[in-house]
Amino acid sequence: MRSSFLYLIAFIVSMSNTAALVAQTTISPSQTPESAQSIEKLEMAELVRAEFLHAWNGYKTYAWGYDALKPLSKQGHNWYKQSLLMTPVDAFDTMILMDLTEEASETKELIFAKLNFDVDMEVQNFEVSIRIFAGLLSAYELDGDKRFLVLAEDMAKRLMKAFNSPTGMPYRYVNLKTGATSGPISNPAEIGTYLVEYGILSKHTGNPIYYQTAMKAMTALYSFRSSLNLTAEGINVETGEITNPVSHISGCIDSYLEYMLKGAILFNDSTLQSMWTPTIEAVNNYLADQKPNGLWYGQAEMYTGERISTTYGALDAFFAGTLAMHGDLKRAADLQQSNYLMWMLHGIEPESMNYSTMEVENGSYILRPENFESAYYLYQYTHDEKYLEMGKSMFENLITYCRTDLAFAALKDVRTKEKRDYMESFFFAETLKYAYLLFDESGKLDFNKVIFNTEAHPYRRIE
Ligand code: DMJ
Repeated sequence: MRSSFLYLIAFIVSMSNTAALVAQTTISPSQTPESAQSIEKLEMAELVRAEFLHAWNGYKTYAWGYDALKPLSKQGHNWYKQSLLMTPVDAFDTMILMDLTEEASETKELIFAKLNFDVDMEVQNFEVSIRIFAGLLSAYELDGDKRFLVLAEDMAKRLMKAFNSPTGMPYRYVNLKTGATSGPISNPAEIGTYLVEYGILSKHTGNPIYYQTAMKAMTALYSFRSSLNLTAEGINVETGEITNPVSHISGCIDSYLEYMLKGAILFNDSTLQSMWTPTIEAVNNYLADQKPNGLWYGQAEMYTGERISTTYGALDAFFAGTLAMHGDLKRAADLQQSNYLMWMLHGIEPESMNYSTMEVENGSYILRPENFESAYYLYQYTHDEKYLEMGKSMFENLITYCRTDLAFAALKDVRTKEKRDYMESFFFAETLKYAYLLFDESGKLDFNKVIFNTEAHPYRRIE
């Protein structure tokens, strides 16, 4: 933590410039030569942008001001008693990157007119943090308007109350007005997915308390790993008691692993690096599973390393990108091949399946981004055109099976393709952003100069 604190001070000084990220980051033309492929990339980027507009216009027409659009019943929907503008805040930076100037300016107006956190309601710390708090922070970096930072810090101060547990690990729920907390039985993702955002807030405000709070939670959680360096799926934040000893890379653990690596890189933090090295080793030793049909990551008991099940799904697909970022391009490429196999099994990936039998376990698809995310990472690291082809096929499938007359809809089951009245804000924040960036050649965002939060909100790396 001490090395990170010194680093923070250095970057607080160096990063006082809030000029737009777009102005600072460029890709030199020599890296992206004009070719037949480039022309197709341009067409694909245009297509993704057009589909973003299609879905956004649906939200605008039927759900303006609500958290989300219900695309089949054509009405707005709020998560809690008052809207937190989930979709507009989550979508804003994608509009900036897509050069949707008018849409971005209307959205900005809505945010400053309506967003208010002084409401007596309990929210889920993790979800609100990665979407709202994180979205406001990237909006600040991209747009430069200080009011975004003011809102982000207001939200962070309220969410920080969740970390008032005996261990420093956050409760799952917190009341935005009273600071009352609930939900001591939590999981690594909901405990350890704060460092990137809290560190960025410390950088912009000059106040190290945010980074320190998230770091305390992360190190406390790490201390409750098994002797094999595996992480439990369930843990009590008041006592550290393990409530579910299954370990995996999937939902409930995924973004904790992601933030350990991203935090180490973004803040040049040696403590995080010393946590990441044994963690990734254990993940590859006990969770990776090489099968005749490819590389997968399954479930193991955290104390013995014994294989418990061979389930893999849409959420797990993020890990190919993480492996690439870690520098393990071999495993990353193998895993992305499996991700694509999973997608193509029924033309859209299922929430989960058994990779030993290739039987679907949970057939739903809620417009998740991870497969696009990893294709984008792999393409950035390798420039191998097969990732463009993967992205193109997946995006075309998305249009075929999930598009509606006014937006996009989740699927109840990828085997029947029956639609569900649901469109998550991360469809705008992540799925469409990663699909767009995979093909984008405008140079607006330089992959090497940013780190994305787990909801695809980009932050400038510290130079
Ligand atoms: C997003 O909210 C984030 O990517 C989170 O880390 C995992 N799940 C969804 C997208 O699938």
